[in-house]
Amino acid sequence: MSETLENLLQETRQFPPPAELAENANVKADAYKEAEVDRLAFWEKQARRLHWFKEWDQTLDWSNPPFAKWFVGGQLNISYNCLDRHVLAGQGDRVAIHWEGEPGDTRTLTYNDLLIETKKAANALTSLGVQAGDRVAIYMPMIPEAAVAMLACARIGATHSVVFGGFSVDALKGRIQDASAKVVITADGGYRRGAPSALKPTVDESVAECPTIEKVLVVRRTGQDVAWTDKDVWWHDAVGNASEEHEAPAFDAEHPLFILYTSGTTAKPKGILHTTGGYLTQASFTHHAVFDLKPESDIYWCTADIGWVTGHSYIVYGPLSNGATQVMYEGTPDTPHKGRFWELIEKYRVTILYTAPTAIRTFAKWGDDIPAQFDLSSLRLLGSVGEPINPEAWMWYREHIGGNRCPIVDTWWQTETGAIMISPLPGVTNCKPGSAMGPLPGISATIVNDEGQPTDGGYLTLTEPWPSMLRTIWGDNDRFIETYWARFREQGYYFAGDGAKRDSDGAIWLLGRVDDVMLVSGHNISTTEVESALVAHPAVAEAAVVGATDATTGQAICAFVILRGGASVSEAELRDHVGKTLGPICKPRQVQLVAELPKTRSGKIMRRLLRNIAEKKELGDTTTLQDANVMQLIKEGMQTSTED
Ligand code: 6R9
Repeated sequence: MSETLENLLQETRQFPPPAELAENANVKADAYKEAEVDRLAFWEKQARRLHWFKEWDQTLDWSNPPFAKWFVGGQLNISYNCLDRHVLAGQGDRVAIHWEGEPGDTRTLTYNDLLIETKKAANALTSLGVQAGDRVAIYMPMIPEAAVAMLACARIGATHSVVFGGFSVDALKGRIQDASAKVVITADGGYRRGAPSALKPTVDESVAECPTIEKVLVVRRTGQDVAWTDKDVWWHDAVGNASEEHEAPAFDAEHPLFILYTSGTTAKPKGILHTTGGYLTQASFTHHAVFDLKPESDIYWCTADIGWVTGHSYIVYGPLSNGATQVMYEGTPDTPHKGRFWELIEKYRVTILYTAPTAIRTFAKWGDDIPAQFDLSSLRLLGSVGEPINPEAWMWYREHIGGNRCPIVDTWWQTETGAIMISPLPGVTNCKPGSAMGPLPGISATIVNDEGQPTDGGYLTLTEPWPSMLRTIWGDNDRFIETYWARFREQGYYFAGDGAKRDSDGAIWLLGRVDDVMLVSGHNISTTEVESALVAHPAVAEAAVVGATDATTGQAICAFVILRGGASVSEAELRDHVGKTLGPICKPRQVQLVAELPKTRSGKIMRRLLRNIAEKKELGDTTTLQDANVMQLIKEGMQTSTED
């Protein structure tokens, strides 16, 4: 980006918090002031929401940046904080997880149940030879044992590395090898799109080339046939027969908790390392503050997979540390029908829903009539994460899911940040559709230009260390420095890789990855704003925009558009619509109607692939793009070329 990002999209709608929510909010406006006066004292106060076996001597050691130590000298156990603590406080009978399998089978686990299962799993892992500091890979479907496996690792100080259950042999193998994991925890399979989907064969093939693996612990979920080696152990044998007694040992605040791999687009995956005390402090506080969770009455549901950081922080560690009752769902949103999510919300009387823009846009595409068939009146708060949420998708979410009464928290954060960084507080903030609004109390973010100077449109940076920050890239301190801290070395800022703008009220708007920013006739134009303009057209459900090399303008805007069910519109009309909304410079050179967009496994649009397509086709035949088979090929190519 040579200059700053253009400030294009004007959004004037605003939604204040519902009065009752504001009055009873867990965190109110004074928190901002409090954190501003003394940031470290603010985080100490949040750390005290947890149970420490030994209090820290120093809140933050930042003497060797960018290597932070938080709550130095403090000792705690994460599993104790998520489980024992609630049971000891008399909440053992509270439901922790309402689990729903894709075929419709269900399980209910109280905090007592979850604690017992975790203690048994901790004992089983110990007898399999796992010790504090060892790495354990977890490759599982969305079943309660996945959470138990994570909590059991945390309980004995083993560092878990969860690998998304949809990943291939190469991805799993690479991650096991990079972390030198000793044990893999997996299942025979899980249910996806109405059928059992095997996991064990992928593990077998991977483990054959991973000499560090000593044991493979296998949950029986689907009952499908599995090959068996002498490393394999059934969960129901090892955990089933283990003792229910297990005392949680104290670990140092900086003890490694987990590694989670994130690959960006092309490069070798980075093993993002998170540690114990600071991570749990911020995951727990942000869950309490941003979702306003009332553990006695709320039913919380985060639809992420535990293979992503959202599942780590907002299914396992945040909610459980706060004693939440939550829904956990194994399958896909359209199995056996497209109203499955809404059916579950009605069934469990879900009050807080946390999902992704890609899902919201898909629901909008499927049609308003589907959620309208269900009783969603239990909902009181909605959240969004993973991508910029276009204002129209935000409005659709508000109206069709939230019944125009629920605040929406658009939460910006990353695997690297560990927990939410920029988000409204639902009882305080006047939300604008499409804006993550501002940094949470205790968080410092600034938008800067190439020189690292504050600006209204440019790079998003984090200017002060935060408790749940990544500590390094596993085994590669140099890459950690290079990737996140070299760009604004002089200022000492963390560079997030995202573009953002600040509006005249100071609200922050995320504009996508800076690698995706388009340079058109000397103007820096964000993909997000053009996509949002397209999605604002009534016929459009989803849009992805890329800049393709162009002889006259440097780059030209190419748009790939999915229409809403039953809608039809001409390419010219969409081009004009963007031109009218954002100005003629933003008028796409071409608009292609497509059936699907290439996305990562976590649902983020992969613009890089579309850019390749747009560039190759720019001089010739563009009709092939309308061919669904081409998109199918893109999708297949995507699955072999990238795993994230
Ligand atoms: C939590 C998660 C991180 C990247 C991040 C940004 C994008 C996430 C967003 C958002 C705009 C939001 N992102 N939340 N962009 N608004 N509310 O998604 O982590 O998978 O590591 O991705 O996702 O580009 O840099 P991760």
